[in-house]
Amino acid sequence: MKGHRDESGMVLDIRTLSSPARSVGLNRFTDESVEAAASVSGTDVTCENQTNVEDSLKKINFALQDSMNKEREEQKRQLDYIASQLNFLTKEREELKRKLVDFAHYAQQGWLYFNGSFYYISSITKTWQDSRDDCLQRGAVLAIISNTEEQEFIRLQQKVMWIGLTDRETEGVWKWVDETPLTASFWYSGEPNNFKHRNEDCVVINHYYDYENNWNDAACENLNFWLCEKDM
Ligand code: 2F8
Ligand code: CA
Repeated sequence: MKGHRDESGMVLDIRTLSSPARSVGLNRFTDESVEAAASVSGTDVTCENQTNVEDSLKKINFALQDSMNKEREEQKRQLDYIASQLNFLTKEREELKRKLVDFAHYAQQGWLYFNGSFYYISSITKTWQDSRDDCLQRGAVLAIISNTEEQEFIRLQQKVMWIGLTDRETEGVWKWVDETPLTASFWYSGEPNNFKHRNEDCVVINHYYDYENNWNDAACENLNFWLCEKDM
């Protein structure tokens, strides 16, 4: 058997090293270590050979340590990545659960869902300000119409309703209740008109349901149904 007799007198056979040792250490040091180890046998161990074998084993040991450290670092990196993924997914699950609860709540109360928002149509009439306050109490706002699709959805409800648009602050400057200025507008032909020089500062969805453009400015003190909107 080719091997190295150490201080205790035991024979170390380099071929019996574990597979990581062989794959990592010996792959890198094959020439030196195996030759050195192979050149010594049983009792004819010279000092020089012994030193060679010890050097080679030290190198193998160093290479093994180095490889294990790298492997440990890689495992830690993967573990950190999995932990961050887990954290992200846990938060996402919580968010989805919360949304589901909200959905169930609003749907049960008769709110309509469209494109990321819930809508509440009142069954009684109020002034524009009282309607606005009612929406706030419901955790919502008087509806803010942002695009043609939303206008279409609201028009299809076929009800004259207050929406969250007014020029109460400055005549002719239309603003949504969230302070955003009016960009896409859907005035019925001839509106807004302060009809007969009346102060018409608040906006209703008019009864011209067949027309895509059916907004009308009306006196804020009029009583109308109203439409609340809650962004989800
Ligand atoms: O003809 C348009 C005109 O129609 C009504 O007045 C007769 C509206 N009034 C109310 O909705 C209270 C006006 O705002 C509208 O311009
Ligand atoms: Ca009008």
